[in-house]
Amino acid sequence: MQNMNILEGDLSPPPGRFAIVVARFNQMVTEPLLNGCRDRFARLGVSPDRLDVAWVPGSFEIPLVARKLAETRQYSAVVCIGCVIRGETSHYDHVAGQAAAGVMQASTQTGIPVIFGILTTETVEQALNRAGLKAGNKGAEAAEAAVEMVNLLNLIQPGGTTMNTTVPAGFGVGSGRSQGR
Ligand code: INI
Repeated sequence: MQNMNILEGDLSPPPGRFAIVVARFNQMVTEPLLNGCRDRFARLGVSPDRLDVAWVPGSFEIPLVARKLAETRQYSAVVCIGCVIRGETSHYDHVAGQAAAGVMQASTQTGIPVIFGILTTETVEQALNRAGLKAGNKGAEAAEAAVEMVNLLNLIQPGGTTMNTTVPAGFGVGSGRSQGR
């Protein structure tokens, strides 16, 4: 059985600077998300002096600024933080849908990881729970996703991939065994 290479970004301290774009709309939610994001970056070896934070009016404005930041090539990754709460109107669908599509485009069109840390919830309570109360902090998870993506992309070099983890013979596809992950 031939060995198989697994490419997977880890959470080791990543190189470079990071940008965070954060929406002021629903600030009582986005501020704790931002704090969670900063704290997790610090735990993962990215000190505050390697972070730039850009505030925008609402989640709808996040993609443009995220893209502009990514295009500077000064950042290893850009993290987007916002909170869209469903209201009585269809505004939610427009804001949430365009924010998600715009973040994805900013990432795929620049080749820089642009992380979607924008909550989309039915209620304020759900949003607060995901901003550190009962259901973790999605800002912290976004910082982790950024670090993992930077480390993964650093394994993928032009002209060929670099081996990350070698799966021992017998654990590969078709072996009927898993790594227990
Ligand atoms: N912006 C948000 O970030 N979250 C929301 O829940 C929201 N709602 O519900 O309206 C919201 N609207 C503002 C929008 O993002 C823009 O800032 C605004 O439309 C100006 O372009």
